[in-house]
Amino acid sequence: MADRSALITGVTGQDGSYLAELLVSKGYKVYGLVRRLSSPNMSHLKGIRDAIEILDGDLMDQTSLQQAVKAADPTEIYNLAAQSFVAASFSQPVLTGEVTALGAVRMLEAARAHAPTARFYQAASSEMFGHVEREPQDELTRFHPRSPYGVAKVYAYWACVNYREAYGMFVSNGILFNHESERRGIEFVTRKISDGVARIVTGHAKHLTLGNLDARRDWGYAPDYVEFMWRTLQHQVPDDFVGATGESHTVREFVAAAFHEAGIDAWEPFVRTDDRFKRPSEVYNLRGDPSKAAQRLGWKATTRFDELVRTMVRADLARYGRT
Ligand code: NAP
Ligand code: G4F
Repeated sequence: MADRSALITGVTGQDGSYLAELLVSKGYKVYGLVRRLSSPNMSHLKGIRDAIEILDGDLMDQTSLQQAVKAADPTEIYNLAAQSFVAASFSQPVLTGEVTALGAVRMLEAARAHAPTARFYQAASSEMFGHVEREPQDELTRFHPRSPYGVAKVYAYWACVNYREAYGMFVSNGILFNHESERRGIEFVTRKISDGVARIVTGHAKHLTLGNLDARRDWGYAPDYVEFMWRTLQHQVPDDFVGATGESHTVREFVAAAFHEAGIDAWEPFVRTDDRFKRPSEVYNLRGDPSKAAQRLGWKATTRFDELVRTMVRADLARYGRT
């Protein structure tokens, strides 16, 4: 029987699946909360499906969360589940608030009732900084969210701080900047680009249509960031930490690097823009300062921009049969 156990919400997603792999490799008993879908989507878990235990539950449903926490009786809880796509939060603001904001409170309540000594990690986001007041952003930068998603994450962030202060629970926020991988959902811009480039060079598409090419993001590699999550909960005291590379690039730079990786330098004829992919209020510029995490957690992002782009483009090229 493992003496360390973890319950991960959002285990089927990009981060949840990498985190589950990390924790299994560290000898944890891992429980993953999965909501019922008409077609189960466990594809990211295929390497560890037999090594983890799946529990039914939905962040919209308090009873299922209570039962899951009770059944797992975990020493650590990672709340990664969310409606995580910023663009969708403009068309589904109420659902985003229910899942991404109130869902975190439902998990905190389930933990308070059934695992009050478990350490609790909340997947907070650099989207909370939104209309940034300064660069780079750190743990003391003011929040000014620019989307229903960002607003929901700010609510969840403060709920976590409140449970720490009100009930003395070990609750920590990881304020993570964008992190990507070959498991990134296809609608997020990096994966849309790597997939689009692969489709174009293999003859499956003629163009890639994007929104704002001038937006800047601090893009890292997801496996680095699940190590950050784990380290956050191993810290002596609960606290809030920024996770970032400290470097930012525009969407345009990502596009250029991705086409270059596929052997195309004159990429402009292949890329179109359409206002459909622009947001009612945009976050123009995000770049994090990960100094606190470096000093206190000994954490550093190891994968740089060019390597990230290469990894993603190669994976998508391979999916389309080009090696
Ligand atoms: P993701 O790939 O979109 O995964 C989201 C997960 O949440 C999926 O497993 C999804 O399950 C689950 N989920 C959605 N609604 C649910 C509900 N009602 N009940 C239970 N589970 C539900 O997201 P990610 O990129 O791994 O991100 C993980 C977390 O970090 C999210 O909270 C995200 O907002 C936050 N975050 C991400 C980044 C980033 O750059 N990736 C940066 C900062 C913060 P299904 O598979 O059933 O849809
Ligand atoms: O890839 P994105 O959709 O990610 P965004 O909005 O930065 O959110 C991601 O990172 C957050 C951390 O800061 C997470 F909390 C959140 O869950 C999610 O993982 O868009 C990145 C940028 C935006 O400025 C967007 O306007 O790319 C711009 N963009 C330009 N064309 C596009 C497109 N984004 C998408 N999704 N699709 C486009 O065609």
